Amino acid sequence: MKIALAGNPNSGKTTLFNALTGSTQYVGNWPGVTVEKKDGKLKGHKDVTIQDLPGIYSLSPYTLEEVVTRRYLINETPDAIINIIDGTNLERNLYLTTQLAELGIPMVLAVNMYDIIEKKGDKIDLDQLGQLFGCKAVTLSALKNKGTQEVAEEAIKLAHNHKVSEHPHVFVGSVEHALAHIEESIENKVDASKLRWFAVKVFERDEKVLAELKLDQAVLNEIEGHIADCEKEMDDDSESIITNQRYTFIKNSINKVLTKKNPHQTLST
Ligand code: BGO
Repeated sequence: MKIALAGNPNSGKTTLFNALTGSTQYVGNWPGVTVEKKDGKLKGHKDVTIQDLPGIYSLSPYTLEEVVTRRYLINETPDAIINIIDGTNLERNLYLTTQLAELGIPMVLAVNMYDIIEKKGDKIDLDQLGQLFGCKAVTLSALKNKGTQEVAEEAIKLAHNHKVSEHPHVFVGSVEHALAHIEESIENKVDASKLRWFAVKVFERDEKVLAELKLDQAVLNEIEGHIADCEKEMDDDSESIITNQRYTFIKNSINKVLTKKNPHQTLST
């Protein structure tokens, strides 16, 4: 079984990876690029490999790290993803989460730095967070090695059950309308579970994905018509529409799940 570990830089990914794999790590490079590739066996589970992925903020095609990560998630499809996030920086970290949740892979949302959150007296409604993002949410402190094993156990459980939840409801009606048309046009080209991820990327006119899908010109023209209609209606370009709606969804979600003991406190420590 293969479990991928994904998250932003500084989310505590290395700390968690070390806690989970101990001294069994194998370090190399991703094929063709000088981006470090690390994997290791989960302690106490010889049959479970933890695949560390480069620290990234997004699954867009703009950095080597992003390209490596999405190529792995799409082509090698791990049995589950552990998405580690810095719980003291929810807004920034959940941006990647909205994208990972579209991949149709069972996922655990691992809210790290819980020691800091507790110290501040803040509370996160994990059930609601999980429901909103369509995954299982748990807390941990990788630094204090608290909850780390439980995160891995949750991932194993989801992988065994092939449990993928519903996609988060991120986009407004006119975007959903265009996405539905795109999904219909590409459904014979991609794995059903990954349809949503591919449709959003096509909507964003992601060149790498478009090159990979090799769609007929007539289909491309039709899709372009739907994207252009949506852009006109929303007076913005398609990539910005998607980004803005992800952030709106995240802000609304944080308002629902985070209770701050001191609402006026702005520093993260
Ligand atoms: C330094 N709680 C707390 N409080 N800190 C944590 C936790 C946690 O649960 N998990 C990780 N950290 P990485 P990426 C540091 O290195 O694993 C800390 O990039 C410092 N270093 O200890 O490296 C962790 O792999 C000097 O902090 O993240 C590390 O994702 C002063 O978060 C940082 C303060 O963890 C990033 C912190 C010389």
